[in-house]
Amino acid sequence: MKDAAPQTIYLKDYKPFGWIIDDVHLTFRLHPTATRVISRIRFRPDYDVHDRPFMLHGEGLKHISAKVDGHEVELHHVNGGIEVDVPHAPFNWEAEVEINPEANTALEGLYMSNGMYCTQCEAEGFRKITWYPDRPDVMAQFTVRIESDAEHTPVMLSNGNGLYYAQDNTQSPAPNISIYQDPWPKPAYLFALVAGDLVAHEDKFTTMFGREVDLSIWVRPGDEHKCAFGMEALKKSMKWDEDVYGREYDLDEFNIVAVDDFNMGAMENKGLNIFNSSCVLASPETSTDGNFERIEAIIAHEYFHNWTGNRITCRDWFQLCLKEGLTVFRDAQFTADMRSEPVKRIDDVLALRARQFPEDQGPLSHPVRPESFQEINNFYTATVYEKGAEVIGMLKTLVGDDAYKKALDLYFERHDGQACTIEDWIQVFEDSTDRDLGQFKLWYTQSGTPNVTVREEYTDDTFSLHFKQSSEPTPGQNKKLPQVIPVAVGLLNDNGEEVVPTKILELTEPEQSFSFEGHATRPVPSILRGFSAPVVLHQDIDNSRRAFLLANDTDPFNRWEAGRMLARDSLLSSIREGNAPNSDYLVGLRTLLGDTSLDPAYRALMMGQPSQSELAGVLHQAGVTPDPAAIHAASEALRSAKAEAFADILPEIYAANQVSGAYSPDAEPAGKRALANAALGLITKLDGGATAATQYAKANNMTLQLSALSALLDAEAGDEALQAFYDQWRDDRLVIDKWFSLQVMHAKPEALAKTTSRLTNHLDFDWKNPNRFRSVMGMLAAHHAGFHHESGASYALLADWLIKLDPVNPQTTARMCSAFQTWKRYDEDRQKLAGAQLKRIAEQPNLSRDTSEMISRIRG
Ligand code: 0A1
Ligand code: ZN
Repeated sequence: MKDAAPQTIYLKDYKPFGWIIDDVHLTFRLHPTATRVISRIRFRPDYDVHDRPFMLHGEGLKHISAKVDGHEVELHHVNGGIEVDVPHAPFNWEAEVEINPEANTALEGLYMSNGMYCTQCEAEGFRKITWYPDRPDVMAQFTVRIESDAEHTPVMLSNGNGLYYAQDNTQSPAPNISIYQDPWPKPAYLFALVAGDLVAHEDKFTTMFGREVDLSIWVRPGDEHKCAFGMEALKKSMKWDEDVYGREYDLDEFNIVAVDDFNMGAMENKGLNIFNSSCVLASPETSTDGNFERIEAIIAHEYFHNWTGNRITCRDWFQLCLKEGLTVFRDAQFTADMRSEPVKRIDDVLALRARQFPEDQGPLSHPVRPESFQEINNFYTATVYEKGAEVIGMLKTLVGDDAYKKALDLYFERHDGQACTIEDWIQVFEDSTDRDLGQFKLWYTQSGTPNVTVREEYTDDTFSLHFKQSSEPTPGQNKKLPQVIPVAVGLLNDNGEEVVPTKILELTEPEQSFSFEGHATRPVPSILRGFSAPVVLHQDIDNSRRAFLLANDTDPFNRWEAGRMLARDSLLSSIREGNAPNSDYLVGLRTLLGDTSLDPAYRALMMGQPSQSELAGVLHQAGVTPDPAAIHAASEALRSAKAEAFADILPEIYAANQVSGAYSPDAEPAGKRALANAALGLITKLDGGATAATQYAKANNMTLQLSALSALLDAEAGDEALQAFYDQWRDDRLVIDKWFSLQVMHAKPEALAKTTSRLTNHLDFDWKNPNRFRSVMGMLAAHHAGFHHESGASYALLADWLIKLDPVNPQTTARMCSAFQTWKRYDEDRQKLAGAQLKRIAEQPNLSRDTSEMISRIRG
């Protein structure tokens, strides 16, 4: 049970626990409905902290016994746990509790997924397993013994190194036993246990200093053929972290487990990473190129946490970005190295604008390091993760690559084994570079997306850039201070040659100017290259200048950005003035698409256009109320205009980018498929789906099959293929998720609620499974024109389902509430409709702490 009256927790109130743990021994007697957990913990007072009552967290535990130095003690129940009278001297704690994994539908703590036991302890799930100081600054060595009947749980795993493996135990009918010891002190949130009927895909890795590590990916029988790619990704990650950061793996084994029911993507538990099966299982027949790339990145992310998160962890949950921002930054570097740097950068900026900007520009805006929360699970956000990574990118840009490396070496050396703060992190950079980073720290404490406006001036051979920065007020922060903004700038001449290579201008003042002397002709600036800071750039430039940059910019990011801005301005002028698509855009894009010297993946990105919700956000920021129907119409019209304008070259692009031979998810063939499929989308507008039908019939991998099906649905010629797809894949959960998603994505705006509602009646709509719920409801929320349809039917449908899911799985419900975060952008009628649904949710009796916090922040 969560507390009835939600409490707000503040960073400023941080206090240490008051005791130190030497070691923890846990015994689990597994049972689906009555698991016994016995804990033996050695505590000693932290003599620097004298005044703390001895408090242990605990939630929903059936208490069996608790002893201090062998004597049964009385528990005083307090908010979130118990207090116990203990001696102010070292003592032994021994407790036994009973928990019910089968009834645990929230998927926090110990729960069951398809007959398999598994855990999720971040952020505060360990308190649902036993009494414990469930806070990241309490680090201890764990020894774990797992017992069960061998019948259903032949494999039983925990963190660290196995001392005794259940699967080696042949002495039936003795109880099945595994024993694991983790030599590295860790906070409870990194604890993990898995038990079930699992099979392993195994391999080995020899580390830089010669340690041999046994690697296993554990899956349900039948999924063995989907592990090979993940294993390769793991080995590449291990090698990369040695080569680039000098970080060696530190245990004899590394286990990954795939589970079907999981709230998030994956979890970095020490030596035993647990993955949502959608983020690790892959095969060419069932996974798209996008899935492969994402899986590679998530495996790397979780692996990289072993140093940035596990060896060095967070003092408290306000410091979450310390591990997440850094680890996202590291996984982005990895993907850029494995694949294409510009393509990765563009993908990341697209994601930032799609997910973080709306968060930072709406009622959920919060600093990268928040200052208060009610439910920490609500702060695993795009701001903490993605903006947190951008902040590290800026730091690296400002200090330079060598200094960044020096600072990271110092960070690992100084803080290994500690639970740290953002202050520790900044200090490392200050100490290794002699820079004062006081103002830079505002990136961690000040919320909102800064606006940067630039004006150009050219007189007497001198070219000047005049910058202004400002930030809108955000919840709880009315006054904003100027931040340190690294703006990467290069200058081109009229022929498109670079006359000033990329230079970092450091904005620190509200207004600041920079001059470039000795330019006999007026140069063309390329500003914010590589998206050097997470800001909104306001630049008063015309279409012909953008077209020039689209054709000539030597910075691949800004070249793409020029095309993107042309597309955006074209769309905005159709939405606002009913204008036809902009010819500069169509002509510039055409030239670029025909340039076969450019990476196909890059050209595929060029073919994209701003999403409908991005356009709504831009309009809103400009003070215009977005009309979802008009945005939808303009977006479709631009796609049709592209199809017509490129009709002659599309078949050639499509044909030239077919990939022959065995499927490979590598960047090069995947890039070709991306370009061919982008072309297919437009071709379908011209041929009514004939090419797509042929591709569907011949497709021998999921990338081709799904893009063909998607095109067919666009052309309203997909009914037969949709049925065939279902019949082919009905036994593969992950593919059926795609089948659900696709139908929601392709519904007409006015039919969205009805289509979605029909899908929720499908026998396979297993709504308690987070992946399935998201595949339908997440897509409903992502369908801009349909979700915001004037009828309000989608608002009501989503609210119905959030109300239904909340008592079962608060975390997934709360995350999905963010669908409503933009509700105040829209017109009065829509605000009334959405507002009524928010009110209805808020008024539900016994709403979870997670959902209640989200809804009250969104309502404002
Ligand atoms: N730390 C994980 C993500 C994660 C966060 C919270 C969870 O439950 C509340 C589960 C997983 C990561 O960054 O990969
Ligand atoms: Zn992470």
